[in-house]
Amino acid sequence: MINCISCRNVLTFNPPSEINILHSMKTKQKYIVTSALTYANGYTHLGHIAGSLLPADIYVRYRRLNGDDIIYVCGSDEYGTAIEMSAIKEGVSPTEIINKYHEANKKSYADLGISFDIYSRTSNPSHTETAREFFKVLYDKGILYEKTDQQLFSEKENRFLADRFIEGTCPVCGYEEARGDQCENCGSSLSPLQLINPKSKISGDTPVIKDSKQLYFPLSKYQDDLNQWLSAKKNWKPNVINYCKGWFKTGLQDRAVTRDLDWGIKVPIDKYKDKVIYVWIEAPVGYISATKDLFTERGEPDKWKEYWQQPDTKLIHFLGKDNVIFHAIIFPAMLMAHGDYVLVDNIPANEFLNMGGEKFSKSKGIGSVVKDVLKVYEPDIIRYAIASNMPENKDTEFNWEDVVNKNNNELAAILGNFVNRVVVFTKSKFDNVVPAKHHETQNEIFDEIKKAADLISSHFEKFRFKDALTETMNCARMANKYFNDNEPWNLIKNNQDKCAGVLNNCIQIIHSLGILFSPFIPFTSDKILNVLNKDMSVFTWDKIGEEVLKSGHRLGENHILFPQLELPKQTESAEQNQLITIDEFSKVKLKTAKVLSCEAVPKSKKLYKLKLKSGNIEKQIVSGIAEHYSPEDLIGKIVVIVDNLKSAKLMGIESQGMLLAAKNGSSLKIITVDGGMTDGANVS
Ligand code: B3M
Ligand code: ZN
Repeated sequence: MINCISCRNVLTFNPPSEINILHSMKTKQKYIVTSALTYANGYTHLGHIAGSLLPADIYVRYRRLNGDDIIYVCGSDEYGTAIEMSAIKEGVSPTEIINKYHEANKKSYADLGISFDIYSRTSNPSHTETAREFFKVLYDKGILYEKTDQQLFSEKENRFLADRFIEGTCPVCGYEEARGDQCENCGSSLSPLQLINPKSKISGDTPVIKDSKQLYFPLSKYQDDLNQWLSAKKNWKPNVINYCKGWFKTGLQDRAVTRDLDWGIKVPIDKYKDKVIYVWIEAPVGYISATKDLFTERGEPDKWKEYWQQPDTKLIHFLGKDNVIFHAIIFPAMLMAHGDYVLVDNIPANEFLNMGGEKFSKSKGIGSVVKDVLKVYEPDIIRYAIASNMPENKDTEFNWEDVVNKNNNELAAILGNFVNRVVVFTKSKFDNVVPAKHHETQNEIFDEIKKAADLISSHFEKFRFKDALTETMNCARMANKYFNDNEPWNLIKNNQDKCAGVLNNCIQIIHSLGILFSPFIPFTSDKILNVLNKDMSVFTWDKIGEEVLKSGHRLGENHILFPQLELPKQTESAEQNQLITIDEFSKVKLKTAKVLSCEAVPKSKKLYKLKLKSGNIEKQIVSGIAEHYSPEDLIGKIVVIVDNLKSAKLMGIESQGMLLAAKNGSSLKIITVDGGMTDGANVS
């Protein structure tokens, strides 16, 4: 064990000799910020943005304004069955898939203003080398062990069905489309053999069980160390800590770290050279490889060590809740086992951004891909709408009306309005030049803005981006109030010098607002700088509430920052495309039914099992309405059901139809029929 000779803290890893272990005395705090690597198997969507990209970008931009030594690394995740699956579906090679989506997603992120220092890719040779080296260290240290286990094998396809090649019913929640590695519905991490009724996702084939040798990582042995390490993390989000505690409670299981697949990084050990490294083992190492790529590009190929092999570096992983187990448990355990790298300092994981009650998901095809969204909306409007509705502590619901309202009622009406009225006034009354200061103007506004900036900083430090944004918008409200209270339109008539002083202050405030808003809406801040005819030289956090524009400075051209928006026509035409014919509608048989009984489904917060009578037929329906009704509210009601829906199993219980309900955000009401209508009636 090595202690820092300065602060006496135990260093949790073995620093290589070239690293000075006298840490934190002279060097600036270093940060590595990561966003979860995006699988390059589809276009990135708003769920990714809300989960891991936007919060990281906001945080990094804030830190850069403070002059912190920070690098922001990300890239495409290009191996694993997710990629191969898409290649099979699109009928092309995995290489074609990753090339197509890597470039497309890289562009989407740039268009949205995500300011990575590097957006790398795991198919780079540098990553192959780093991942193999990492794996080999674990093997050579005797940490990995061989185990013969049973794998699912498709005789029809002549291949092992690992991870996403297999689908079946989740043994934990009963979801029927659980994948071989994880259930998207309940987040449980699974192995293919745990699935009930497993089927090949490629051919639908029912697999057989075959023995196969794999290398395992002894995760169970790390449980105590991980628990101890995590217990010291006092500033982590409670939801992240609680996930981890939950896994500790069930007991960590050892993990297979190899796979019998073709597409992947070959295991660097002769005996296993036909196998590949499991994607979730090599992908996080991609953060290290990307940092290497970054400094190689910058002509300082060894500098990555000053971040990854410096014990004081704060490594911060931004990601969605479904990735927590890999970043809070598995990757740290691997890093502990390896010993040469810094462990994560914080994981401010987000919950999910939903649309129409469902998680945005590439594999389910729900949601809006960034490249299409950006054809309709300016990037800052999307950034603002998502940041103000960020799923920080619970899932949140996204809708387009909200985006339009946020633009019109907040960005345009508050921030845009202030900038516009000040600049228009300056142009018409002061020849577009910053007017002279005046001794009589009240300057408390600058102290208030500085105080607000401190509060905003403390929100950023705690990863509370929604609160930071609310306070930032409050500064713009404060600015409008200052303008209104001083009534420059009256002052100009009877005290022109004081009016000049007020406008001078307002122009300084615009500059401050430009800085304050820049982590959230950087394109707008650039426009503000253009309107002010200023460059970035004094665009730093410590200049908030300072007077940086000299009187006599000529302003630039005014532009309306946020034109008013209407809900886009595109949505209407999309609706047009979804019109159905009367014949199509008549395929759905709707009937009235009487609720005979209703009981909660064990282990489910959402589901009720209902028995219903529709004419002389009795049906059982499982419905997700438990959070909205108690069973007594429902018994005896005449409701509307879809009578000819194929039956399905929910949590292992058969459901023979569907109840109709109206849903808006979190409010839900089932459709009932009033006025003595009998059960069994046709509804059309
Ligand atoms: N690509 C999972 C995902 O896109 C995965 C993250 C890897 S981070 C090392 O959700
Ligand atoms: Zn599940």
